[in-house]
Amino acid sequence: MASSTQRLVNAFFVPGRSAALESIAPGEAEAAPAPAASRPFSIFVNEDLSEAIALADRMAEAANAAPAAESGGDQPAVEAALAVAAGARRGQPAGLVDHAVKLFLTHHRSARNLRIPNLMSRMRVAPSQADGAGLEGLELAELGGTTGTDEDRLGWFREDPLANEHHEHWHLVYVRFDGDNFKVRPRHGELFYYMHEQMLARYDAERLAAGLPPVAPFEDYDRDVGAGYDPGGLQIGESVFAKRDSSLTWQPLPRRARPPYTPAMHAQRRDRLLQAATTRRLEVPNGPSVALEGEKGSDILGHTAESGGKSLSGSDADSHFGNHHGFGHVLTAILSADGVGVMADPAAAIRDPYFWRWHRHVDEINFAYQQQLEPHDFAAAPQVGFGGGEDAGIALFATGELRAAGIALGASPEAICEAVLGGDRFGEDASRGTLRLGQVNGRPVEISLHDTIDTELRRGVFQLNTPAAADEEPRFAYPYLWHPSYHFGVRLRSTAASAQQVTLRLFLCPAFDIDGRADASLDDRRLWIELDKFEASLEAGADTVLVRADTSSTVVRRPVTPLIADPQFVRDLHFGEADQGEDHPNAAACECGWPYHLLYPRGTSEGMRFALLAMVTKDDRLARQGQCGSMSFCAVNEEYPDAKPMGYPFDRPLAGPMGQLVADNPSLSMRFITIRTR
Ligand SMILES: [Cu+2]
Repeated sequence: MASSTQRLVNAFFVPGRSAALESIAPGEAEAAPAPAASRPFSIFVNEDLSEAIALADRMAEAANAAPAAESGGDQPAVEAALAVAAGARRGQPAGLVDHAVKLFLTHHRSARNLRIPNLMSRMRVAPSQADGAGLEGLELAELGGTTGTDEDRLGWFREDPLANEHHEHWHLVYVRFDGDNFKVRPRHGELFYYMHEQMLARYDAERLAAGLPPVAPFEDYDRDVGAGYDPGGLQIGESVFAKRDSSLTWQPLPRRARPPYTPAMHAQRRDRLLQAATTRRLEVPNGPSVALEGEKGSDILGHTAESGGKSLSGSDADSHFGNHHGFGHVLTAILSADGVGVMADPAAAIRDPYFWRWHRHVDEINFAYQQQLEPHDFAAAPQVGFGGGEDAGIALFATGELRAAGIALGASPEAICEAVLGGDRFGEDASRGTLRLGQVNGRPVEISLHDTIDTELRRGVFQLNTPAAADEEPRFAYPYLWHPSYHFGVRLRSTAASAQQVTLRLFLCPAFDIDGRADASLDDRRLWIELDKFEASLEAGADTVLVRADTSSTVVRRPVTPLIADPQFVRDLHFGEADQGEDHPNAAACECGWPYHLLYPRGTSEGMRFALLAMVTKDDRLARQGQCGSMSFCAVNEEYPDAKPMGYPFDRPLAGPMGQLVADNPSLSMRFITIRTR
């Protein structure tokens, strides 16, 4: 059961919420004008975001000043904050107040046990035309939006509610301005690029599988923005998103008390950023000037391109570097005849194919900068090698099989993997085949070594089954990608004379490009998808078998959200999951991370070849992972929990073809797997 405070929070976000507000702040709900009539709001406009932060700060002050509850709970503080928000609705855009409440819930300590209600319960979509047989009593949601073009082949990916929620949460956790209660986090600018780069790498892998070319950057501001987007009546909170027709070009952006902002002004800022990237110097005339070095260069470039509080030219749109990233969202969001498009809102923007084109362009600037840097050399890598034959020391297990064998033999996943991969078998090929582990009650206990990951696009019940309020969550029928759970077993042989603490990093990359050229994609560093990273202790000169559940991945939102449609998955979910550490006290931060069900790309029905790369590094000061959130994308600590540049080693040009690097460096190992979809 949700707490009464959580219910109050939930009520705040329900579309048509006047009655709920009446209980929070009597008199205010009635006095508020119809929000639909008020001006639009977008966090990509700095003045708008600043107003939302100021309101969130006023909420925080009210919470800080509230008397402590007799029980010691936070309810009076949260109620005081919500009353401020409810009162602020008079004359304010609904989106602004919603955003302030989300910021407050994400960052204020009194809200650490509360969560923003999941996106599906905050949104409405057009009623489905689909056959709802067997799904009575559910809200049926079609894919929210359409483009009417080939881009619809990836509708399932762009419309995925948890992918959208990931993007929304990231922008809440990583606020680009300081408030009194919210601070810009270390390495924010670098992560702004890296998190979006990883979304793009995944998008391009899905495009390849769907037979679509890699996403084309939107870089010529005089050209039309391409395929239109109809959000299908999508409403989030009280914002209803408008449709954009195809083949429209940017128009001057009207502003309050200022001349319109023109596409030509935006092109000027693009050129200045590109100039900075290629000359490795960010410079404001008669102002500050910094040489760009290493990943710190990406950090300041990212701050400046995203136009946050640490932008070198300040965050004003008319300043030297202006608001390049944000206004790319806004200039397209306003191309709708009757309202504002999804590009205005991080909770919905990734639904629009244009989002990906814009972000590829934003990323071109960082990419151009990174291309100037020296490649990493791996001379300082830990002294290790990988065991194995064709499997290159990386074995793939189906968690369900591992679990069944574990129950039959009374053994842990570690013990089973050690038996399969360690000892005398250390050098044996574990790429495929079936091994007999023993016999129980006259029946053989076997385990398969996999070279294929299976995925499936399902239509069915997609319910966010959060422990706090399972009985109160709405249930939706929605198309979604699914895969069974897998475990990775990695064989490492230490060649060092003393014990070492190392990091194992796993990556995935399509093994061919759109022209079908085998292995050409492996040399494109932007196509590599981060799968996981974790620490391990290696004894001097010893062989070690590492075991890792994919539900522990540092890129995914954790704890992994179970979907009730898959009881097998729920059973497998926590089998042998290597969790340590304390849960982070902030529930909102737990909701940040890439959705587990999208961890692997969809692949193709005939099977799509991917390279699986393992890399061993050291001196990373990797944080211990708790139960919650995503360490790679939504670091909850003050310091980002990995000392390496984000995306390492793919944050710089590669020193040679990938195949050669793997052959030359024992700390790298690569095998090929297939991803096949039903
Ligand atoms: Cu974003």
